[in-house]
Amino acid sequence: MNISNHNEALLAQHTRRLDFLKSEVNLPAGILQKLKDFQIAIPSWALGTGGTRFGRFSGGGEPRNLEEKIADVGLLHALNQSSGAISLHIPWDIPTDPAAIRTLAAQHGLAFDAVNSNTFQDQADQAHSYKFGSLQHVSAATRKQAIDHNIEVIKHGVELGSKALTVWLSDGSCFPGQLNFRHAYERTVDSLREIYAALPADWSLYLEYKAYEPNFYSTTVGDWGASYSMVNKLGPQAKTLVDLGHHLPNANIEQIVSILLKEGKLGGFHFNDSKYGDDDLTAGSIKPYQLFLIFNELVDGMDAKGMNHAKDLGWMIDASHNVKDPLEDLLQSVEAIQIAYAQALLVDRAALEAAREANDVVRCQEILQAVFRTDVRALVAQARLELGGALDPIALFRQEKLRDQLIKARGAKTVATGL
Ligand code: RM4
Ligand code: MN
Ligand code: MN
Repeated sequence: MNISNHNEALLAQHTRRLDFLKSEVNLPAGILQKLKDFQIAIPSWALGTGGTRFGRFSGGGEPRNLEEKIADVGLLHALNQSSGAISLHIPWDIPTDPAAIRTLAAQHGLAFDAVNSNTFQDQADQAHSYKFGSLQHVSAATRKQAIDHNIEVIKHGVELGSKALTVWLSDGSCFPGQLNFRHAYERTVDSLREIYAALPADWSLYLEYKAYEPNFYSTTVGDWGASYSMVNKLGPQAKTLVDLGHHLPNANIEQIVSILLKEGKLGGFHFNDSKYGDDDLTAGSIKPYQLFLIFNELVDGMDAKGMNHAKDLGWMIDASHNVKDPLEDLLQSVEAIQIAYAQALLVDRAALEAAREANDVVRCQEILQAVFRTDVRALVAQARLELGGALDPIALFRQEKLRDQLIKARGAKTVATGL
């Protein structure tokens, strides 16, 4: 891949755009370094086409094993220098030789972000079914099996140098009367306590919530209130994970984020976008203003606590691709996240606070929207350039015919594990 030729051809145009931006806005000191430090983890389950419950249309060249998934994320990272981590899902991605997998990831400059457990599907060799739940299940044996699985996932993560476990449960009910809500909640907390007890001292447990699906009447960890109350019971290493697609329509996600962060209970993110439900679309593709407003709260809240933007929260994508090339889609997501982050860094917080104190509602809106309407793509590209990435990652992916190469190497009909 010839990144320098590609960059050279685009350099004059890029410099013009960056100079224009600099003439329009005051770039705060250190903004480029912050953008360079900010890395977004790629989900191992989103490197192939996901499909819907009606069908799956493979694009070809999908990774056939964990090694090829790491190679795909390595490719993304070579292009954008901003996706230097991978988040694995067990048992889809069990590393048979952890030392070799660690070395391979390191060769691509990748770290391992949170490992994810899976008790929303039955595996061929398991004794008890999760049809009626896992950590909430009425049968102690089923709960134990799910607890043991989570502890197993932690062990795999330790071998890879991961520092967090993400628990997402599909537990809930499909019909009124099916479930005793109180018992389901209590059983879930008790099960989580056992998982929490197996957590290494420097690990976090992220408890993800989701409003509905696959259960359609109730979800036991259905919203941030359920997750927040549970992680509070578990202890300081347990935090809430916010997946942007897991709310009821029109929820004010930025407010949820602000409060969780203030309370010290925001663990991390699954970025994606949606129109209706858990659509798992490209970040920023439907509601870019919402993404910006979320980052606005994140920067504000993290700065209030003196947190390190890059390191103190888990930044992950959770997506599923049906009509786009998964790798191109992920490049778009990473860029959208970086744009929202860069814009949030440009907000004049002193002016915003002053306008709030004066109840100057118009000025508050002007301050935020002026930043949101500023084209910061050249700034994000400059960060990539300084790190050795491509000025236009998607253009280079296409110029180099990288998908064709993957199809040639892996075949047109390969299917990646995952969703
Ligand atoms: C769920 C949830 C989890 C992810 C699975 C694959 O909807 O978002 O984070 O692990 O999908
Ligand atoms: Mn998720
Ligand atoms: Mn989801």
